[in-house]
Parts: sequence; C-alpha cells; structure tokens
Amino acid sequence: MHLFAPGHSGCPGCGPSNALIQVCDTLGKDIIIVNATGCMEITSSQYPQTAWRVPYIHSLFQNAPAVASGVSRALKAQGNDHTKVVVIAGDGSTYDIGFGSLSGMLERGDDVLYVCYDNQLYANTGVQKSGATPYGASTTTTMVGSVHKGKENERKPIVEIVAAHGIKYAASASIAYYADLQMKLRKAMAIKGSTFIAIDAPCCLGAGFDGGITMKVAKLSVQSRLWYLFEIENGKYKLNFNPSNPKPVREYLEMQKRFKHLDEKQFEHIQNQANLTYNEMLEKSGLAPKIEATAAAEKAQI
Ligand SMILES: Cc1ncc(C[n+]2csc(CCOP(=O)(O)OP(=O)(O)O)c2C)c(N)n1
Repeated sequence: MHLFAPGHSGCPGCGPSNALIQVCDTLGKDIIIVNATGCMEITSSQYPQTAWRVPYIHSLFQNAPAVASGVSRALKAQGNDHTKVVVIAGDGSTYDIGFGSLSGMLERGDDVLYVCYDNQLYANTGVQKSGATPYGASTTTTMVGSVHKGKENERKPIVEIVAAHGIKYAASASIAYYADLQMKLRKAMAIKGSTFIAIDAPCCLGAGFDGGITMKVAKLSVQSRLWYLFEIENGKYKLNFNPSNPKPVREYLEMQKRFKHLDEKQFEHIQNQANLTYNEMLEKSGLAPKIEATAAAEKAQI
C-alpha cells in the first residue's frame, strides 16, 4: 500500500505525484509531512478527502520550513527522537517565494528533511516561470513573440545555494532513478540536522508533453546532462551518475511544447551551457572533464 495514495487529483502522468509516491514509500510511516502550497497540496488534500496516509499539515510558501522547525522542536521537547519532519515543496516555493524561510531553517540547522519536487515552473497557478525554469522555456510569463523567445536567463543552482548554508547534506535526484533517490532519502533520514533533496519531476501539463512519457522525459534530462544526480556531503561533491554517452540536448528539448519555438542559436546555447556546467560539475567532483569547453561555448551569450 502506497503511503501517498492513488485517488489524488494530479494529472495523469504527473511527475511530482510520482515523486511523492517514491518519497513516502521510501521514508515509511514515521514521518510528519509539512506541505507548502502548490499543486501537490491542492491535488492531495482537498477537504474532506486526503491522499496522505502519514501525518500531514498544509502550510504557506512563506513559512513551511518555519512550521517544520516548530514541529521538529516540539517532537524533541516530547523526547521523540525518531519521527522525521519532512517538508514537501515545489520549486516556486523553494527557489523563490519561500526561500527566506528555507534559508532561516538551514541557518538554524533544524532537524528537517526538505524535499523540493522540481517541475521547473509554477504549475498550480497556470504555468508561470520560476527560478527553476530553464533558459529558453516558454511559460505564461516568459512568452514567445517577435522580441522575446522564452526565458532569457538560466536556472538557479539551488542545491549549491542550499549547501552553501553549511548543512551536512544536499543532493539532487530524479523520479526516473528510483534506486539513487532511495539511497539519498535514506542517507538524509539518518542525519540529524537540516538536509535537502531536489527531485526533477517533469510536469506534462506545464512543459507540454503526453503524460505517458513523463519518465522518458525525466530520464533524458539526466542523460543529456541538463539535470545531474549529485550530492554535496559535508561540503564534498559527488557525482552519482556520469553518462558515458551523453545524449544531445535537442532530443530532450524537442519532446516538449515549451521549447518548440527554439531557433538554432538557442539550441546551440543550451548545448554549450550543458557542456560547460557539466565540466564544472566533473571538476568539483574530482573527475576529469570529458567534453572540452570550447572558447565558443564560453562566449555563448544570447
Ligand atoms: C505568497 C504567495 N504568493 C503567491 C501565491 C499563489 N500561488 C499559489 S500556488 C503557486 C505556484 C506554486 O508553484 P510551485 O511551488 O512550483 O508548485 P507547483 O504548483 O508547481 O506544484 C502560486 C504562485 C500564494 N499562494 N502565496
């Protein structure tokens, strides 16, 4: 029996709902979920129904981490040192609207596992861009016309921003790599203090692809090195998956309506950025770069 039950009202093929099934089944029953506003709250907890088979509290963007801190400290005061408090929040909440509260929790180092399901946009309110939306993507606030061609800047490197607070463990994972996600969740559960995992969880509605290929899209994102599986543990980087034969980004991009307007220059820019940032990740992880960063790539600015 899944601890995040079927019967929620997420879209067929919803990546974030799948992330929650994987997260809850791995973490088990001894958790308390603090859920910020967003699709995963709206679709899972509309009174009088609920999809949660674990204790659950809905909170705001601005205070989900603060609420989690309070619950964690209350458990401690009761002498309960086994129940884990887990924040579930989207990227809009994590990267942008609730970031101040998250930063405060990380600074205090409260015993909370923060899980961000990253669908790269504000889905709940009609597909606006977030700090996680990638370059070139069209959303209702990064439109495509004669002047603008989708989002004009890059995603925030949230895992590294979070890790810079000095917490013991931050990682990125994907719904398409369950064993890797399980390993990271178990590691985070065992650590006392603040931990963070961002999970790539594609949104079929917002990105514009058929809900039947969600896992394929998630897998291609990692295989084309637009999303990395990595950990930062006590400040040390570890790349968990290094595709020996990386796919060109084009294949991933062409599967999604949000990128259908991209011109050749934009494809090139995204490929160059993927090469560059991946090289940086290899270096940080102590692995030799596989792909030469060309001077053209370094200059690629649109
Ligand atoms: C302070 C505040 N700003 C804006 C909103 C409106 N709002 C509700 S859900 C949402 C989008 C949430 O995006 P994300 O956190 O990425 O979750 P998703 O909907 O994609 O699951 C927004 C902007 C709000 N409820 N509170």
